[in-house]
Amino acid sequence: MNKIYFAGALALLSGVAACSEQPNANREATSAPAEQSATVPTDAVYSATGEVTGIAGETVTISHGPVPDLQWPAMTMEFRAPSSDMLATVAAGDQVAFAFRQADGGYVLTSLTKN
Ligand SMILES: [Cu+2]
Repeated sequence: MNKIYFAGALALLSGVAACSEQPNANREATSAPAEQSATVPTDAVYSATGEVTGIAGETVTISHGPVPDLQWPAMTMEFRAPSSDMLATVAAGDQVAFAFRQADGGYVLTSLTKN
C-alpha cells in the first residue's frame, strides 16, 4: 500500500517537472523579440564616419559609411546641426566622425569631430 502510494507520488512529481519545463522554454523564446525592440528607443544616438561634401547654414551633407544599428548602407545625406557653431571647424572634403539622433523630419547631429 505504501509502495504504491510512493510510486504514484514519484510519477506525479516527474510529471509536474516535465510540464513546468515547457512553459519556461516558451517564455524564453517569446521574450527575446520583446527585449530587442525595447533596446531601440527613439532617442537613441548613432555614430558613423564619413566625408563632408557640403555645408549650408546649419545643414551639413555627409557621405557616410554604413550604420549597422539603423541597417543603413553607405550613402550621402543631410544632417542638421544644433547650431552653425558645430560646423564652423569643418569644410567640404574633411573626414569626420559624428553622432546623431532621429528628430522630427530628419537627423540632428549630437557631435561632429574632424578626423
Ligand atoms: Cu544616411
